[in-house]
Amino acid sequence: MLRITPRRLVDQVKFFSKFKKGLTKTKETLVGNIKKAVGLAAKVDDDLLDKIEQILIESDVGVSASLKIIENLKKKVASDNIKDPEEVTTALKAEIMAIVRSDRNPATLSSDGLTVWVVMGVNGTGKTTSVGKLAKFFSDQKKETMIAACDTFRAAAVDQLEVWAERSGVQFIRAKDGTDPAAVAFDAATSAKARGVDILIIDTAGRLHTKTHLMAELAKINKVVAKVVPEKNIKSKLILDGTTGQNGLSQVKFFSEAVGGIDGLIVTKLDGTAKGGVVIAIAEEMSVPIDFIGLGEQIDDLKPFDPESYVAALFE
Ligand SMILES: Nc1nc2c(ncn2[C@@H]2O[C@H](COP(=O)(O)OP(=O)(O)O)[C@@H](O)[C@H]2O)c(=O)[nH]1
Ligand SMILES: [Mg+2]
Repeated sequence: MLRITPRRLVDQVKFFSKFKKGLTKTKETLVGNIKKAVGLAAKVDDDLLDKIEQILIESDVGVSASLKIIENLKKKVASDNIKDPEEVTTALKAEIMAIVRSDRNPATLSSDGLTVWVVMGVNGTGKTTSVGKLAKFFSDQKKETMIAACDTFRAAAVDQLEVWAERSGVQFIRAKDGTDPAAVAFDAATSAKARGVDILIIDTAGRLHTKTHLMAELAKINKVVAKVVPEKNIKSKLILDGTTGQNGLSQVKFFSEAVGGIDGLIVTKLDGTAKGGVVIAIAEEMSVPIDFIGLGEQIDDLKPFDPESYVAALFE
């Protein structure tokens, strides 16, 4: 099921149960309502498929993905002569899988030296917590890990991150209040390189895309890090709050424009929302892949996005 690293069966079971538990609300709404509609349907007809389309759209799957799924379902119903409404659920699962499928290994680091992830997003999306969880993830993978707190607006954010760093035993670089975040990022990259670190994860302050100077600051962070690390090893990771569903998607465009491309997304708080269908919308509409998903507040609650586990968690 998993492509991340060879895991023992018990780890795989734990990994999947985290997906299952975290996605419960989405499962209940999205798949729960579809199963209800299928259960009530006497036959497979346009009424049933229209109802399913409506449920998909209402569950933040997005208009584009929903239309595609239904169009393909209609073809499948005709070509396979599907008469039993229950079989529609199986076909639907396959269509969703076709959209979210990916061969990407989100935890891949550069094979030639230091990789730097610059973590960005609007306020409160879960940047700092995700950085802390990522540090734990990579240190569990036996990677030499460093985190840098470049949120120089909020001293509390720096302290918060230090606690996470201590918990996972990774190296930590802190910004002094009011210092230039780019200067801190540069120091961190220089020190990470000197110490033979595999991955440096940089936490940044929350910012709205309308604040031009703050968006420019992100570009500056990337630029100074590039003085120390080859550009291809610097990855911009955008944190999206899963509870905002479709509404969060415009952030991808703005942040991407600011930094010249987002490498991957981290979608947080999927445990607290029924809007987890947004994962399907992202896979269909965005050219940026989902790397990790947040499924809770604990340190082990950020998981590499595994499409098969996602779909299985919703349907099983
Ligand atoms: N339930 C849940 N809460 C999360 C998740 N990720 C972050 N949070 C919470 O969201 C709030 C804001 O997180 P924080 O990392 O400080 O956001 P930042 O402002 O983007 O740095 C905190 O209360 C976190 O515990 C998640 O995956 N699930
Ligand atoms: Mg923060």
